[in-house]
Amino acid sequence: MKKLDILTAPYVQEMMETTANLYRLGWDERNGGNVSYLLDEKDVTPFLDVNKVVRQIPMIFDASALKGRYFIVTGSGKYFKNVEKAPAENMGIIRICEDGKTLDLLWGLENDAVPTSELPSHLMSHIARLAVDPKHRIVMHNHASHLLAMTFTHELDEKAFTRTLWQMCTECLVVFPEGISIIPWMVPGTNEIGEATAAKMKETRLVLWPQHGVYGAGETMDEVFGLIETAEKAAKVYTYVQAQGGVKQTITDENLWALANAFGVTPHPGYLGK
Ligand code: 2HA
Ligand code: ZN
Repeated sequence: MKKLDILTAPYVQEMMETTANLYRLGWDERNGGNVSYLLDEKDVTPFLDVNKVVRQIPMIFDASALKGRYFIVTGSGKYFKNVEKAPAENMGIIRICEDGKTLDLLWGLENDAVPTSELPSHLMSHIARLAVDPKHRIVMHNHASHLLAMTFTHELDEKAFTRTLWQMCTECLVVFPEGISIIPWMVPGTNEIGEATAAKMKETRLVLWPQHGVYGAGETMDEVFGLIETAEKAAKVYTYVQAQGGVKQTITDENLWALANAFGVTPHPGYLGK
């Protein structure tokens, strides 16, 4: 059967739109940021012959837990600014091989490009999220400006940081009731930072990388984008509040409990007072 044009695939379109939006928001300067999106084989077969491997790419960690799974991923060193105009050069569709340490490239990453340098963090996070949410699909990393700035000025305690974000916009508690996790500063692209991020991903869909950026995970592109956008908005409000001379009144814990009850969400245990 004749294959459909891969550029018309909904997930390819979503990746193009999302990377363009992230660039325009100023969160992905130069080659900053990366996105990976778990696909079902049935999402891929209308567009690609999955037996036709363009090339094989080695990987620095063992992702056998994901063997046979398909992902669309942004490329290493690629600029989000350019994805929309040259999708096949800036992202690709890969499948994890049986050995867990090799990737089959099925489309894209033209001119010998390779997947994002953060692939270990992404794949380990996918494994962690799938264990707690079978509908999980997407991992997104970017350099959201105000969240990044806050990692210089706010104490890096998960409870304190989460509470500050919850207090900055009424929506925050509803959007991320489990809070935001924080890892220590670490060298990006390593298995170690991947392991630290994935360990946090078991509990929260948002993980902050101090002096670097943020990771988000979720079931759809809109959900993950919206999740990071909401936390980033809270960080922006925090920045304005500090610039305006600091907090005079805030959303109280009593208010936050009322919100949690009204929207049927469970705040991270121990983060709110009585
Ligand atoms: O891919 O953002 O963390 C560029 C980065 C690395
Ligand atoms: Zn980064």
